[in-house]
Amino acid sequence: PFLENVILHSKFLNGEYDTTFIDQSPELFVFPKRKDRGTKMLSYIASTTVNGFQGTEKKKKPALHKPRMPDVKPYTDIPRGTKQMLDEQGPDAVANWLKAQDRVLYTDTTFRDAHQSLLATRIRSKDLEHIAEPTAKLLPELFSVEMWGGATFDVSYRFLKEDPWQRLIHMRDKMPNVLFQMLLRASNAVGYKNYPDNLIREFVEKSSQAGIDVFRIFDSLNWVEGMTLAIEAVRNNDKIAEASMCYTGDILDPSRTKYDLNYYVNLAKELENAGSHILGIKDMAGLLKPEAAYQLISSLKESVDIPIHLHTHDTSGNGIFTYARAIEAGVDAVDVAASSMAGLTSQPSATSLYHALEGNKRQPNINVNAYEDLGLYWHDIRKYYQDFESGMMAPNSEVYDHEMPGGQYSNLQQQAKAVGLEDRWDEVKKMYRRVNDMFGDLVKVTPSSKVVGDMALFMVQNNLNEDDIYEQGESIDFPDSVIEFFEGYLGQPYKGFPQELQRIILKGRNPIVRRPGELLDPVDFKDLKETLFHKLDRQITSFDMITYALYPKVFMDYHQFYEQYGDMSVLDTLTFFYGMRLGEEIDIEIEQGKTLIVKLVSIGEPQADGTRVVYFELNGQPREIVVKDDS
Ligand code: 3PY
Ligand code: ZN
Repeated sequence: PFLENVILHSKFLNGEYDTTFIDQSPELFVFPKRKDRGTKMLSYIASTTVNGFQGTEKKKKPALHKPRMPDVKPYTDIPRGTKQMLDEQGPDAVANWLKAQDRVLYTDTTFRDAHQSLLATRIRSKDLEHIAEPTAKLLPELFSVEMWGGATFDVSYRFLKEDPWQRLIHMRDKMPNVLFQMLLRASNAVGYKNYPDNLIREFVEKSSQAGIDVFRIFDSLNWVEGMTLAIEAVRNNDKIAEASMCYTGDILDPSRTKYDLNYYVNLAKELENAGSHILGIKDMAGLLKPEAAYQLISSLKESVDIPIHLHTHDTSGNGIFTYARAIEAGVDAVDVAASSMAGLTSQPSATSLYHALEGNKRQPNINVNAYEDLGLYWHDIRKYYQDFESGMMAPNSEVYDHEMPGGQYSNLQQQAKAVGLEDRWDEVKKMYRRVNDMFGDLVKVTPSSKVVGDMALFMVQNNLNEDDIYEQGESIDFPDSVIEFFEGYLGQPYKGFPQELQRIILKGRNPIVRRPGELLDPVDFKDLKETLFHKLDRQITSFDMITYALYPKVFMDYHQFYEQYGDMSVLDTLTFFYGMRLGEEIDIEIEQGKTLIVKLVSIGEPQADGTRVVYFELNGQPREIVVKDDS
């Protein structure tokens, strides 16, 4: 807001506040030290211009036009949608309504899984928020928009240097009509390990207050015991619990007996009994073949009463066919993405599926032309993130072999690149499958997929094969994630751990067999608040506390970045990633009604101490910034 600080805020003056308001308005506590935002901003631009974006190779700034926007009238009303149904009638009513629909419903994943799976989760809040209101106006018939959770949370802090809570609050503001959905890794929240029970409860409560309506909850080992606490927490907040089973293996293959049709039907009944409003099927790698989808959904429709929501990835190119068969068998909702952000490791295309269902009585009720128009925006925005593309250009049926989740593919590839294994990526994929088999054929989804990925990278990097692990394992320092997994800190895999390997990896230590959350000390939020207050020297919100409790180092690094440079979420994306071109002039709206005009005039030669002077004009005044040249 234009008037910041608590005492000047219009809501405060009008008496319209409660603690939620305080939590959701961290700007109330920003009393900017006037050292000053302009200088900090120029320091970031200078450093990125000279050295490139943190952790990536320095590249030339691409010349791209502004993204095309669909034609929507600015001051018209936003049509009502499923969000109003939930707020007025509650979660059971929404679930009953969903089940009663003849037509299949859509969840749009463009704002979360699509870019997690295609672009390593790098789309910034600014570019998401920009298209939120047009989406609300053009697609009010969506069941939900998946826009939070999964990897978006830590990537926001770690790479994009922005606050995901603010993303949620701003988007909620612009899209008040459609249910907001998040991916919650049950006891792992939005992290990679189990957290104490009270932290999970607090996370669910605060994300509900900030705007999440549907929680897709999964456990990375399909361990229901690890999911019940999260399901209860969602129910206690009057939100929709969509407990999900992760699909792995192949129910059509008689030699893959571990995860057969019976396994899934039993699991579905357990999730229904645990209080789920909707049953999610999370086919995170895209392994569910069309006929398998038909058999699975048909059996589930006979064995559970709650509606069924199917999620897949289109890696093999068979996604539309899988959905068509699932729809024939009666699935209630499916996950799709805007066309230009669909396909490959992402979700199948919303508009392609619509056309594929022409003449079918279950064709979704959606404005397909408007969806195509929204796709033009995403088409253009995607180019801004070209450096994060995975390089996959065509459907890839080898996924049926390596079974790597769509959301992991581009991330693991980046990780492989970072440790110098770019040229050995094929080996990494093959090793991924071998590690899966060594580990007893696991459900592979965050974080169990990370365990398998870490081990595969580790083995390729150190030129180890399976025999080496059994023969020399006693003297090998395994990756931490692998040790924690075998210790039981991600929960218990179906049919247990491979004993011999567990003994080798734990080097004689005993694993835990109980739910990790029962053994972890609860977070002392009062104490944590004081600690943070001293560290940060500012008022602490509930959001800060949760993030710090989830990942202290990531949060402190973010805070340090913020102190050094300020709020970089206001910068346009190309400048954020590439800095500026010589002679270029940009406008930066640092807050409503306050704009900085920045021109890059010249960059000095390197000096003896390894620094360069970067010459700018800031609102017409000359400014110099000294940066270290890391090249
Ligand atoms: C995540 O947990 O981030 C996933 O997308 C898993 O598929
Ligand atoms: Zn997914």
